[in-house]
Amino acid sequence: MSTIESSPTAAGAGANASENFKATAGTRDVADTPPERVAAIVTSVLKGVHDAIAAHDVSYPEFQAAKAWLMAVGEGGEWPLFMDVFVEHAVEAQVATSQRGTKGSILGPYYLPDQVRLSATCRLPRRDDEQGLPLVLAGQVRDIDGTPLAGAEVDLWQADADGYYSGFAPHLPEGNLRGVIVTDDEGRYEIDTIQPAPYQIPTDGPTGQLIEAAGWHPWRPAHLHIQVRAAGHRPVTTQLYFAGGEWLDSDVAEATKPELIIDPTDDGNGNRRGVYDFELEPQ
Ligand code: MBD
Ligand code: FE
Repeated sequence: MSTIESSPTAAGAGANASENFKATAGTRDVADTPPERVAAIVTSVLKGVHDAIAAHDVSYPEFQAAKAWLMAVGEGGEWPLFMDVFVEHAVEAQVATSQRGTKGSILGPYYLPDQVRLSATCRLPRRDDEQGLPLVLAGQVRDIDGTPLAGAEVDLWQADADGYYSGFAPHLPEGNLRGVIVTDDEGRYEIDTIQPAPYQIPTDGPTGQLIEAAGWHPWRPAHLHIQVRAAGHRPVTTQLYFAGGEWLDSDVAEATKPELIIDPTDDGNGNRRGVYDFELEPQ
């Protein structure tokens, strides 16, 4: 475990995710939704709330507790965390209905754009004393017709062996365990990194308090976040998981898919190698 902090703090991770979301607002599409559609969606959401109130005979004290909690989520900067853990998977499932090639998964709250560009065979930026089992991830990026995609970008970000993400945990150097790997002439890549730890939703903020109050667990299985981009192709945002990993069958963010589980081989000296090929559809 890290000597600086032994558990993720909401104040760091959650609030920083909010700041980052605002800072990167210009990098994402935001819908300009027509009134009829706003009305249809919001009516449906509110009906779900109203139905739950009736079904569970919700009291005034419970209604006031809900308001206080909603205010705390905002004040703690945890809306990105809450939305990505409990809602994003449903949006991703809708996108997935029209996406061919590699299966997608949720982006989550910890993506940072514009990380260091690395050549196809590389080591992800890490501290001199980075902990964690060595892990190599290698593979090829191809079009869905099988054509290798040279110069494709494999944008990788991951937690460290304590479950922390750089940019969202004050003790980590900027850009740690993040990078944009550019595939070679044959569309191949080979990345030297370390095995990430499972991720625990910070337990000291409103999202963690809700999880605790509901008797759920706050864990995501260990994962690598990857966004693959290539000219003329539809980008895919996804995650890779590890066979046999804890929480694989009960991800709090419901973002695992069987097609995204890798089973790295071990050479006997603790060096593990996972292989994953990405397939992008033409745009
Ligand atoms: C994560 O690391 C993550 O991937 C998601 C989706 C939510 C919270 C933390
Ligand atoms: Fe993550």
